[in-house]
Amino acid sequence: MTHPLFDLRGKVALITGATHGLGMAMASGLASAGAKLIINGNSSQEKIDKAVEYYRAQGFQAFGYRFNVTDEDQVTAAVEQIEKDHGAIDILINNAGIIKRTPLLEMSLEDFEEVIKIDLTGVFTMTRPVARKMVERRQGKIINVCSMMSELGRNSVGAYAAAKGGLKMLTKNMATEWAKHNVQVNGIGPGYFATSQTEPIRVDGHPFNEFIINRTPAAKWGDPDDLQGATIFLASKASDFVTGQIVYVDGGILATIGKPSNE
Ligand code: GCO
Ligand code: CA
Repeated sequence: MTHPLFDLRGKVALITGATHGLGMAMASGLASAGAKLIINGNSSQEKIDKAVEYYRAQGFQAFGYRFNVTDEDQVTAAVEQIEKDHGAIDILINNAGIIKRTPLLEMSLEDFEEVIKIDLTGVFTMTRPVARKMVERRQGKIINVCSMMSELGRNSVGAYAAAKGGLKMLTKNMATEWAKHNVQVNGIGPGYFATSQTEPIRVDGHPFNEFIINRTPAAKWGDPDDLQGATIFLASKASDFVTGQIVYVDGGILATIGKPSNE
C-alpha cells in the first residue's frame, strides 16, 4: 500500500516527450502511484498511440496528445483541451528535449538555436498556460528534467549544456515566483542512463561507455526506472515544502572529481 504522502490517485499528470526513454519511466512511476497519464509527443501520432498502448497494457490510465511544446498557440490549445477532457492538470513534467553532439566551433547557429528552443524555451512556453491554472487553483507540481550538463561541461554538447544550465535557473525562478501560490517547481537531474539518447555513446567498445562506468561512483549506467522514486516524491504531497531544488539521480557523479582508470 502506498504511504498517503506519496499517493497520486485522482491526480492528472502531463508528461511531455513521454513516448520513450526517461519520460516513459517517469510517467510509469507516477502511474504506479495512481496518477492518470497525459502523454505528449510531437514526432508522430503512431508513436504516441504505441506509447499509450504500452501504458494501458501495464494497467495504467493513459491518453495521448500530439503538439509541439515550442509553439505557444498549440500548447495553449492543448492545455485547454486536456483540462476539458480530464480535469485539472495537477502535475507537469517538462521532459521533451533533444541533444546535438557537435563541437561549438563546428556547430551552426541554426542547430544551436534549435537545441535552446526545444530544451529551454520550450519549457517556458509549455509551462505558462499550465502554471497560470495552477496558480489560480493554488495547487501544482512542476518537474523540469535537467541534466548532468546543468552543472558540468563536456566536449561536443555545448548547446545542450547551455540549455540545461539555463533550465536549472529557470526552475529556481519559477519556484521563486510561484511558491506563495502553493505551486512547487523542482528539477530532476538524471546522470547517465541507458536510453536511446545515449545509445550511440554507450555501445560496447565505445570509449565513452568505459569512461562513464569509471566516472560514476555506482560504476554503472542508470536504469530508467531508477528515476521513479524522485519523480513520485517531487510530484506528491511529500514534497509540499520543497521547491527550487534540483534532485540529481546520478549514482554519485556530481559528488566526485572522478578517479584514474586503474583504481
Ligand atoms: C551526453 C549525454 C548527456 C546525457 C544526460 C546527462 O552526450 O553527454 O547524452 O547529455 O544524455 O543529459 O545527464
Ligand atoms: Ca483531479
